[in-house]
Parts: sequence; C-alpha cells; structure tokens
Amino acid sequence: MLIFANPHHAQHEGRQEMFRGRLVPCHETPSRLEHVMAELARRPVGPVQDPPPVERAVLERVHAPRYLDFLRTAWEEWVALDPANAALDALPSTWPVRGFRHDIEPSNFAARMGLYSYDAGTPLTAGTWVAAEAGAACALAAAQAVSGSRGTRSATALTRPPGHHAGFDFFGGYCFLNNAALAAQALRDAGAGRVAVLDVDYHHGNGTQSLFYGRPDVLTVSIHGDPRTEYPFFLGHADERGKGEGLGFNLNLPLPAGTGFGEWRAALQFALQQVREFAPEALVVALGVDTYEGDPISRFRLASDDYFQLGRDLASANLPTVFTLEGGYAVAAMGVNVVNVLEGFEG
Ligand code: Q9C
Ligand code: ZN
Repeated sequence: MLIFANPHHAQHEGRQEMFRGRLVPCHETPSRLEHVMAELARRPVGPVQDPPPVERAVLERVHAPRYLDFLRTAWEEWVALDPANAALDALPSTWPVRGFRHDIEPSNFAARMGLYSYDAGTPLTAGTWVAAEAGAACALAAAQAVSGSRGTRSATALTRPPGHHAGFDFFGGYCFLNNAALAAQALRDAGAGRVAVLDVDYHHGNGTQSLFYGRPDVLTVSIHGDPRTEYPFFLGHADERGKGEGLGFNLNLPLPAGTGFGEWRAALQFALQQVREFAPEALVVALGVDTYEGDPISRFRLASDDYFQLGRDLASANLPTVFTLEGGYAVAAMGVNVVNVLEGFEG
C-alpha cells in the first residue's frame, strides 16, 4: 500500500467551531493526523510519500471555478477587512435559504462565506487553502497510483481537513475540497469506466452524493447515522437513489444512533454486495473512524479491533482501492483505528 501524507495539513488549524450554542475548540485538529502518522511509524503498512502538486484543471473536474477562487483568496480578504482578523478565524453566519436567488454573487465577504458554505462549524483559517489543496494532491496521487494495468493495488491519502461533506461549490462539516470525489473522478479520467465510492464515515457523505447524484458511472454508497437525528441532517435518507441517468446509482444505509459492529457490518456486507453488482473497475473508500465507540461527537459503537475486520471486508471486494481520510475525533485512538483498517486490508 502506497501512502501519500499531506505535508501541509497542520496549516489548517481552526480555533473554534459553533457547537450546541457556543463556540468550542475545534474537533478537527492537526493532532488527529499526527496520531495516525505516529501509529504508522510503529506499524508501517507501506512507504509514505509527499504528493506532486495538483493542477487547477483537475480540481475543476469536481469543484466550481468561482468556489475555488473564493477558497484561495478568502483569508487575504478576511484580513484586509480588518488587520485584527488575522488573530481570528472566518466563520459564516448567514446563508441563502430556499428560494433566495444565487445567480448574483454578493461582493460582501460575509455573504460570500454563507453562499459557499452550509454550517458554522467549519472555520476558514490562514492555511486552509494550502492544506486543502495539498490534501487534494494526496487523493489525486493515490488515484494515479492505482490506475492502469500496472497500478499498485491500493493507496491511501492521509490528509486533513477531510473532504466528504464538500460539494461542487460549498464547504461544511470540516471539509473544503472533496478528496474522495476528486479521486473517483481522477480514476474515471484515467480510464476506469465505472468507479464506486463507499463512505464509512459516521456522517452521511452529502458532498459526494450531491456531486455524483445524476451520474451512472460513479456509484455512491454511504453507511451513516440516520440524518433524522445526526449531522448533516438534510440528506442521507434511504429513499435517495439518484436522479435521471443516475437513478439507482446512489445508496444510503442510515443506521440508528447506538448501532454496534454486528449490525454495522451487516450494512457493510450489503454495501459491498451492491458494489460487486455494479462491477466497478476501482473503489474509493471515504474512511472516517468516527464510528468508534469513544468518538465525542458520534454515536456508533465500533471497537478498535473491529477496524481490522473492516479492512479485511474492504479487501474482499478485490478492487484497486483508494482510501481518503475523513472523520474521527477520539484523537488518541484515531491512529490505532486507522492503521487497523489499513493492516486488515493488507492481510
Ligand atoms: N455546527 C466529518 O466527520 N458537527 N465531519 C456539527 C455544526 C459537524 C463531521 C457542527 C460534524 C462534521 C468529516
Ligand atoms: Zn464524520
């Protein structure tokens, strides 16, 4: 297994997120990835490399040009408003709700923060763009590595900020660029006729679903906390099956809060059976480990040892596989849980 680690991830370091009515320290911290890297040093599963730089055109295969421009320059704009802003993060606080027109882009910065986001839990910081862009580079390098007849069997993008909540032109859920979607699109562009994305993060992969919802060439499957009670709330129900040509190529498997590994694994087996029937040429796994029983913001009950089995089950699909790192907020256990998946996968 080849591993591409984001050398710039720590430049994205949010101070506070809006959480249950107050500003609290961010859950999505640089220490998350540091724990994974430390565990990987103890139990290597493959060589760790820096990714080559990304080309803008590749990002535009998934994201809107004006959204990318906004992310790239947002911090400068924020500080230009008031030099004292350099000591703060930018957080959105107003959003265009249903029926408000979106075709005229406001010039006001706060308005554009809202236009391009959907929650107040995702601070934009001085190094957000550099970190997110280098993370996308990891995902694209991983996709490239498994592509073609001489590709490696698997590659992992070890990166943060995560990606699966980011859509065509919006950030949220701690995510800015959709690394899993970028990998899936890159696999398509490198010649894979069909690609499956399997999202095992606790939270529904709403960004990924929305990006591929009308397409039959990318199957999106997500196992997650029921959106009736769990973030991101407004998407992720079982009756969302795709639209138009994409009808039948999205599968949501919501599970109630409190679900343990037995029932979770049954959903995984069903998901993998659907992936097999789709007969893809490559698989992207959006790997969140916030399904862990000790996660502070999530409510499934997987134990650390269960992640070995997850890895083995994913390997049974027998496909060229790209992993992207998504959520997981029990920081101290995060390294063990992620490396357990990768070790299980490697067999
Ligand atoms: N005020 C991932 O696991 N929590 N994202 C609510 C909004 C958001 C989780 C904060 C949880 C996002 C990649
Ligand atoms: Zn999550």
